[in-house]
Amino acid sequence: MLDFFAIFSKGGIVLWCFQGAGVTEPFAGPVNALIRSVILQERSGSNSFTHNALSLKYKLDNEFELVFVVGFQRILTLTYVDKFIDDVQLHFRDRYKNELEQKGAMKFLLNDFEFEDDFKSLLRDAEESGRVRNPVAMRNFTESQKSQKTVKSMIESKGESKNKAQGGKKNKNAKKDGEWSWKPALRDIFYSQNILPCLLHLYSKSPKPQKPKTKEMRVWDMGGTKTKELDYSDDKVNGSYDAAGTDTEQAEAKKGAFGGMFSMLKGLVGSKSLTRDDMESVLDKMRDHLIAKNVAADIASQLCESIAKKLEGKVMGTFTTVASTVKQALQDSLVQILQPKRRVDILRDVLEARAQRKPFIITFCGVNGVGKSTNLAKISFWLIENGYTVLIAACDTFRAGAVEQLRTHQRRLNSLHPPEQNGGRPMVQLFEKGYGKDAAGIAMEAIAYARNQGFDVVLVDTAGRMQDNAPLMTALAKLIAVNTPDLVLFVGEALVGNEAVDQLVKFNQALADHSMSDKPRLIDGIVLTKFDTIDDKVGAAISMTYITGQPIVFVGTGQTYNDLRSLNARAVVNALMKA
Ligand SMILES: Nc1nc2c(ncn2[C@@H]2O[C@H](COP(=O)(O)OP(=O)(O)OP(=O)(O)O)[C@@H](O)[C@H]2O)c(=O)[nH]1
Ligand SMILES: [Mg+2]
Repeated sequence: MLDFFAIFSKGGIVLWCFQGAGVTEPFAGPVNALIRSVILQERSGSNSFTHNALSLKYKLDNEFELVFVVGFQRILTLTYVDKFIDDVQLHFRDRYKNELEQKGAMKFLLNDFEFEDDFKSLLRDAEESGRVRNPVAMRNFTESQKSQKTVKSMIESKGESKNKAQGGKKNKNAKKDGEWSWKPALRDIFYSQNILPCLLHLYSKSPKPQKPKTKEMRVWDMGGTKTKELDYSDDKVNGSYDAAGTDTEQAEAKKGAFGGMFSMLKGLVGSKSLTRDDMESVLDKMRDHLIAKNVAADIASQLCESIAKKLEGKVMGTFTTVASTVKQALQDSLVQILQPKRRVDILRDVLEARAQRKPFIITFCGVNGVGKSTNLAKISFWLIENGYTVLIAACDTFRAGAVEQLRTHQRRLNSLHPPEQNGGRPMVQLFEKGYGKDAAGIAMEAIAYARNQGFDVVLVDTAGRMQDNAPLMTALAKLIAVNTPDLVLFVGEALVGNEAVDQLVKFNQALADHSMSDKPRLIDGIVLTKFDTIDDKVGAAISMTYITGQPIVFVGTGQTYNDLRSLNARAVVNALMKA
């Protein structure tokens, strides 16, 4: 039933693998997709991933730097997989403990991991337990107890109903006394899923066993040393997380002579493996810190969850603290998220399109007032500076003044690069059909016009629309589906917080819903505007790239034509990590 099972090191060496009978498809493709889109992208909060027709589940072993991945057909509901993957992990670790404890990557290359027999026996057990858990087939009516009753027995008389009520009460009491009358199959499911202990625990009268309280740590003062401006030159991260770490140790040290001293040393020479409890309080603070920096709350939680999964079980290096380990992991992950996964080189792409005698088409979309038209004008300026001719398609036929706004930009841009200096040809032209017309139709005409007139680039301005406005979202999706632009840029304000998630999810959803092809055309890149207004609250950059997986192509840093930048991932991460 399983398509494959692979055990590989985080460095990419496959230690052992299993391929299901009759499965011919190599599993490298789906596993690579998992690594690229989930593990490297800090999306390991949930442990499943789908790739084409396959469902993949995985588990990270951070102590030995291993990844366990199982793949099976998506249509199958294999209830045993989660437990199975845990079992395989534990068994593999136990069996090869000595080999895995050797230092360096050579341990993976030099050792033979003959795991076939153990794996098969574990798989047999798991499949067996899965069968036990299969739902019991429903009885038909003739088999049911109801069919045995006569109509008379079903009519209640007054006296009987009272008795019944009492009986009911009795039953309730009986339940309180702990007389459970579950169907055995159901009970088995609960037992096998470890649910029963929790349920019994809920119903028991004894006080809940308290989770050992983590030590109180200093509450970070985020506002204390806030810098006024984003510091792009400083590569050093301010030590707020380190400070928290030191404070943790100080708090622990205060607790008492022996325990304090011991835990302080343990914190300094941390050679134990990290547990979730160790990280809990640091992660909580990190989540709050990210949210304070304007990362959407959902994304902050997912990121912290992913970091926890990545670090759980990892043996900390000597002289490292939990806080600094978690901080370093978060910092690396943030840089990773912001690094472009895909090359977006507009100048090169325009050149390629020019060689094919067609214009390069970019569509701008986003909610109202985020800076679509202004940044479109800035991008026009940048393209003109690079020697390309631009046709602006005025497809915001809705907002009063939208066309005039673009006309003003066109005039100003042409006055900065007069036609006389460019062989008498205006570098930028406006294609407009006034208001109230169908935007998709105007874009189509503009593209045809650009092709005929030999323009290098068409920039399509669209009306701002709220992500919940279904008719307007459908119209945008139609414009994109019909005109198939080379680049769909989502313009979003850096000021946005939790809204970022909703906006991007719904824009992408609308594009997918109205796409005419199997591979829907979604947002290809992001223009992050008003970056000059946010001080160091740069979290929107993380939220937006995390949701779309697409790069931030431009950053708008002001209201003049020169205020356009590309994103410096490290600088943004530094700003994010600053206290
Ligand atoms: N500070 C700052 N302001 C910006 C930036 N980009 C745009 N703006 C301002 O944001 C306001 C709205 O800009 P527009 O370009 O009209 O926004 P829009 O998205 O086209 O608006 P609609 O077409 O109405 O949806 C204007 O006042 C711009 O000057 C930026 O990077 N920084
Ligand atoms: Mg506009």
